[in-house]
Amino acid sequence: MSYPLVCLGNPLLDLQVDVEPEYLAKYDLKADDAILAEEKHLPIYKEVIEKPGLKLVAGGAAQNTARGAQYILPENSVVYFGSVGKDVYAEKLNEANKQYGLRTEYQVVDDVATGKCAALINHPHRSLVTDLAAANLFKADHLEKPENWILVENAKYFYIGGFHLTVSPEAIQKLGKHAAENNKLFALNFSAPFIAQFFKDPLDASLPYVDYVVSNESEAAAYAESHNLDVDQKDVVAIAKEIAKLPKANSKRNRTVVFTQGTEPTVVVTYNQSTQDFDVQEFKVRELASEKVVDTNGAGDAFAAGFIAGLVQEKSLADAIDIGQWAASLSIQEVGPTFPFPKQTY
Ligand code: 26A
Repeated sequence: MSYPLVCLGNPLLDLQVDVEPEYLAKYDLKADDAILAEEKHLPIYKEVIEKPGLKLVAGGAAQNTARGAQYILPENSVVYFGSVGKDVYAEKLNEANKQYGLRTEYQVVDDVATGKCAALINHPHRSLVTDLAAANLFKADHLEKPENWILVENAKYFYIGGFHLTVSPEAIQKLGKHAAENNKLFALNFSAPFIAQFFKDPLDASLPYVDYVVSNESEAAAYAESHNLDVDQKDVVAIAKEIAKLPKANSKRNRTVVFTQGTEPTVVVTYNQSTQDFDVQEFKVRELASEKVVDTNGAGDAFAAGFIAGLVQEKSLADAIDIGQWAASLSIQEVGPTFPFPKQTY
């Protein structure tokens, strides 16, 4: 069987609940952020279980993107890799992926729980606190198993959640190398500000393989800061240019950097290696009446899903961005990083 798109990330179950700002303050959490749980955050998981209105939804940023891309693409288009435990949480993730027709090839770890993310919503903000648990144990050799590597060899597009840089940079680089050597498309999401801040080295080691960066304005600013770029941290075009022109392993593809900025226009910068020119474009987002916005958790993942699905369909850059914005607008009308059923079509 050949699936055009392979995705890699941290499979998590989201424990999504509405909270007051005081609750975030109690745990030193920002209203809009995604972090790895420290010791002091662990009581959160017990507390949210007790909260009224708690929803358990399949999460994990790249897994959300993989589900979303499969939602848009024809059957049997997307495979997702990551690692889980042997528990009901993993069953829930498998069920959700099955509903979307996403092929899931988990590495299953004994005696460690499936990862979870407390998605603390203070509308329109969301603070994500993740206990990776089994998701932290993914190993590159899972990809190298013959039954999995054949899926990699048969794929033509790769999408990697930057969050996975905290887990297996080796797996990311293995896929990146394969993509570069075979002129296949390789996309990476920066995922969260803490990745550029605290996982700078593995990020920098992966970037030569990256043809498409898909990210947002706060991650752009974190990148500029951790790399001491001589630019205004709010100047996403300037930051995108710096990243677009970094060295590439595969010189047959130019690098394109896409930065979403919430309801502000999406900025897209491509560096043309032969002319050494930049192509800079901006795309307005789809307007959605504020009363239609239910929940923005997963909006960025949904955008990435539509965008990568557009690339898999060999659409123009402008069309791929529009599919991304359409997918994001669908997802923010649902609770959690999900899409509506019956299926809508673009
Ligand atoms: C390593 N960390 C912190 C994470 C995540 C994560 N996915 C992978 N690794 N922290 C939060 N998420 C996911 O982001 C989605 C929203 O964009 C959440 O599970 C949520 O579904």
